[in-house]
Amino acid sequence: MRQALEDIFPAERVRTSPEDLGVWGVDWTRSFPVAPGAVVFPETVEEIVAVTRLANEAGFALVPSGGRTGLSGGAVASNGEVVVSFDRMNRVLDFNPVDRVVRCEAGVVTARLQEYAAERGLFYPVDFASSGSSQVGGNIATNAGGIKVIRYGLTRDWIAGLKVVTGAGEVLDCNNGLVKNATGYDLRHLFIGAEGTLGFVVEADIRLLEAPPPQRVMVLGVERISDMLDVLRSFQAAVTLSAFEFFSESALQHVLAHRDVPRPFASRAPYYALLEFDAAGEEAALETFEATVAAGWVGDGVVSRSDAQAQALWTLREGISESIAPRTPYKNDLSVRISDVPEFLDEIDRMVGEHYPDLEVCWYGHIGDGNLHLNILKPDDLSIDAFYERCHRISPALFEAVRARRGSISAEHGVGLLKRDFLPFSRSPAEIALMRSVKRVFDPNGVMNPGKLLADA
Ligand code: S2G
Ligand code: ZN
Repeated sequence: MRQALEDIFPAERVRTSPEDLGVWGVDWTRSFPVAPGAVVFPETVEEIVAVTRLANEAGFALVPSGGRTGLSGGAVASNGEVVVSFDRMNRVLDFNPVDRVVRCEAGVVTARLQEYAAERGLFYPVDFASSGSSQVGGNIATNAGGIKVIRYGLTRDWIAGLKVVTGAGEVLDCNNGLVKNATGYDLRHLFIGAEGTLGFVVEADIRLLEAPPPQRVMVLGVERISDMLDVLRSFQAAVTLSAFEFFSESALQHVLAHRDVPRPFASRAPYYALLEFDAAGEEAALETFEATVAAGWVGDGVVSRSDAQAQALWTLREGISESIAPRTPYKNDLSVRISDVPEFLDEIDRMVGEHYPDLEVCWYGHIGDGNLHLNILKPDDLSIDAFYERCHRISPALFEAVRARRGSISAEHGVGLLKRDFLPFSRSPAEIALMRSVKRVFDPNGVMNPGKLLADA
């Protein structure tokens, strides 16, 4: 394999040392073996085509690798695969101020794209805690969501064009950055969210928009989780929300222990809502705050008076993931329709209390999108395997509650390896059969990220 790869790549861009295999063969998940055969660092689309054709001829598998911030094992290589890293394909290729479209290689880091837009008075609105490491190719492969979806939608909504290399080694230019194009199936949308199982995303035409007006951030203490949607509706009616997030007191305590930020206010609450909205609505937001206190939904609250304070309040939410990481959390990333959230939350809270009375549970997420992150933290005296085995036992009951509400067992983190076997809780047998057919169309020899998203495919 190494010799064949060195016929395509210079020797220094083919890595096989244990250190390199250990770094590039895994993402943010820690529950799968890491055993790639090699890591390659292409710099051109032609090299991607060549290594894809080689994989088809020589019969080895390929794992696309971007920022490796995935949480479902989508970028893990456990069976001798060749990891194809986009670290060296990280150029911004073109920008047109009239189209407001920037053409990026897949390896551009998300935060770099955000800066590139800001330098031109524009704004790339998809944002999340890992944007400093994640790459746009991986964001596209998982249709990344994050904290601004309630106002700006998901990655899918900002991709005007996509250059891909299919699992058969064909290059497709999908949609070419056009606003309108009514010429049949929009193949771009098959690759967005496909988790690298149909081919490689190699370049993207990404839409930008005008910079938003000044924002304010508010954090509220909420007594009962089922009141959270009443709070959301009250503010949605009064201001233009850019974000509506929530987190539990236990999540807050981990951030306070891990980061140098103060509590939002002196009193404590079981849950907190974090809202971001256009500053023009500050008066209306304060009136709404009073109304939610009068209704008994909200206890205390704070509104940012400076960018620094707004950033400190956001840290309370964005710092959760890394603050709880040392506790090897068992993650669930669930979504139901927004109208189902209150009942769903109550049911899951009860179920978790029943099954996990002795374990620490951290709730947080994008409740404005119906998306909840339920994290069970591993106790120090339990091994990872024993802990995961215990958590896996409740997953069917948890996913049954999701299925009963026609929700998703993976709202934004993707299926990868972690949720693959639970896919039938959210997708019908007919859909799964059709997804397998689509996989065979684009990746006839099954070289692309085998075992991810679809079992035995
Ligand atoms: C979030 C980030 C990853 C995690 O904070 O919204 O999507 O830890 C998560 O769940
Ligand atoms: Zn999230």
